[in-house]
Amino acid sequence: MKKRNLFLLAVIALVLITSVAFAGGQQEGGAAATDGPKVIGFSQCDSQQAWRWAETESVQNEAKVRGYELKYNDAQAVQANQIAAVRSFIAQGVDGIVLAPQVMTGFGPVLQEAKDAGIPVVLVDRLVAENEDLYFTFIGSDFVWEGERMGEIVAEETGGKARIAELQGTPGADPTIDRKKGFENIINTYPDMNIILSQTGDFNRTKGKEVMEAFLKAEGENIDVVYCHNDDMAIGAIQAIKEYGKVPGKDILVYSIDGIKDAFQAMVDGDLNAVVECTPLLGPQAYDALEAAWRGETLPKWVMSEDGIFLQKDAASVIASRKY
Ligand code: GZL
Repeated sequence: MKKRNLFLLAVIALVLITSVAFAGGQQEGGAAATDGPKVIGFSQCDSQQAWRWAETESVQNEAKVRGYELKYNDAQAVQANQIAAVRSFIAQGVDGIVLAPQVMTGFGPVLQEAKDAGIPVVLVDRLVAENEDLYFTFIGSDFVWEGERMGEIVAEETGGKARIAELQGTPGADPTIDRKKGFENIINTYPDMNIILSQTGDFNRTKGKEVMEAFLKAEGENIDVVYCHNDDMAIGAIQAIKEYGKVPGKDILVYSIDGIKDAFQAMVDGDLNAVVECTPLLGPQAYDALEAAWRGETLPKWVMSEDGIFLQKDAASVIASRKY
């Protein structure tokens, strides 16, 4: 009988030791050591401009650094494609989803499906107008802040007197709504600062040029400033101003948001007057957030990016250090 008890004790001890060893071998984020790499679905809204390419690269490169398998989908600026991509990621049973939503509305049902499937969703660079419970966190800039800082710069550099043409971003997108709101928060306090023309250029360089051409045709002699919701549209507008026969940065002051390298070059060239940064380098933070979700932790519903302000006089000393 004694030998039998000793044998049983030895078996129990062996089971305990191996189970502790196995648990210690778990990958970060709670997956069992025997699981393969974490699989992440990344739904990108489009790939139409430099800022977006930089964001995509940040998410893709960091996945490689962390050993994740990344499933990437470019929705080509069609929200229905994004919803279908997220639905497909859910069906594939990914461990996490990174979503850069084209617009604020319409994502509720598919986010609910991800929640029901127990898959954390991290929003990057644009927010959705849905219940906060439907996403783990939003990682992105404060667009109202960006618009307000630009409004202050324009007021400062024009002495509070300007007829302004505005190139808006994608209709219904969080940055478009809030960059307009922030800019108006400031210029509406100046009686002689007025937006005389405002139209979407869809954050796109070509469309930005086309809309600026139309603005110049209509009011070319009455535009003092063009406020662009992103650098790509500003670069298109600069081309249009030159072809119209005016000097961008002097005859018509040009201001934009993002901080891509081409914008710094445009400031060095004297064509662009100031930039408020909006970093696209969100990959590391997106994965930090997913890893927190896998550990069962919570994060604030908004992890705000830190952005800088750059005047034309700063550009030459900064351009070499720009990462995107
Ligand atoms: C901002 C991002 C915007 C950029 C544009 O977070 O959503 O979309 O400012 C891009 O350049 O198209």
